Amino acid sequence: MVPLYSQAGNARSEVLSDSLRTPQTQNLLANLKKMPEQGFMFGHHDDPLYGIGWDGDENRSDVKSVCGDYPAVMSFDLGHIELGGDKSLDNVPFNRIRKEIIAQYNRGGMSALSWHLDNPATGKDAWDVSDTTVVASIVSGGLNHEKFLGWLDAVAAFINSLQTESGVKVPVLFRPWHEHTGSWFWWGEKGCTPEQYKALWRMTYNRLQERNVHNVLYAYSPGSGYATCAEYLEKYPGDDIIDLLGFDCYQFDREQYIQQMDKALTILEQVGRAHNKPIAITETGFETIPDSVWWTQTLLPVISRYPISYVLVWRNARERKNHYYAPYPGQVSATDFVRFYKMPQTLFVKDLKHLYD
Ligand code: BMA
Repeated sequence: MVPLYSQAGNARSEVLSDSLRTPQTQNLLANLKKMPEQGFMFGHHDDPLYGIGWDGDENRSDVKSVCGDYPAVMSFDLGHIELGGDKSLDNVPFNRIRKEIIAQYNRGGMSALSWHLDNPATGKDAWDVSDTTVVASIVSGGLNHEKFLGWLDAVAAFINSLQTESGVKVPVLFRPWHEHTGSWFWWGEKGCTPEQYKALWRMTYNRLQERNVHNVLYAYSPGSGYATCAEYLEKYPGDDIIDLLGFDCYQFDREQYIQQMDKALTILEQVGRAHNKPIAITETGFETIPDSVWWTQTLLPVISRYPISYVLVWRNARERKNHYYAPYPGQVSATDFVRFYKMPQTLFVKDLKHLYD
């Protein structure tokens, strides 16, 4: 039996979060923890929605076009769902995202959700950091609190709507408030104190609970710049809320990237052990992948030293030139990606068995 400690923020392993969680969601968490025994899952953001030279086709994916299989993890973004419209900030219909999440579940894979939501105080986008009082204005007692609860309700309604034809609620990993250690989002470094950031998380979690969202796991995902476990945990909302620990880290300079990844993963492995949580590289990549052997000579060597559950690369934008992180047919790293795909430890969707049972 798992003892239940309901105290917020304590760092021991037996803290059980959402006790009403669906069996499939509980199983997903257990399987994420065990995943490193088998290998790590490969993920790609917006994988089946669009790619280089195509947009909105059915049953298409740049990753699949290169290696013959879908990524084990697909992530999608809920930005603009808070506005009540039909399309995301990247111009994708939410109905299409829902359909792809269900399709990914039916083929045995996993989906994750990020949220580049607008600034609720200024009405501008997620990158508007002109006002440092936004978080204070949406937590309990703040001027925009009620409005913001409505925004969380829109997220809750979407996650609740993820159901298969037979009525199974599809589990997803929700990763809001990411890269909060950077200075580019309104919930970032200067946007809130540790207490306010934790309150933001707790409010998010509580509202989804109140709206009966029990098919969700939660990921904590700062930037990779931390130097100690304590720094990683500076704004950590607590073991009773968070299910998976990750970080985001991109390559600009190869040597620096390898060093940064090694350091970030060394610490993350320790924190994951101490808190009994699965760990993952929640975003990474090398924009345009100009290195023809990047997958097997840079990414693989560094990540295979650590017990990660998944690694995810960012999107292949069709509307922004030179903004892609996965290969497409003919791309310079495509052959190397196939080598990466064939390694026994890299898991794609066909390698997964029973992620939900
Ligand atoms: C960013 C970029 C943006 C995009 C956002 C949300 O990193 O890719 O173009 O709008 O993610 O997907």
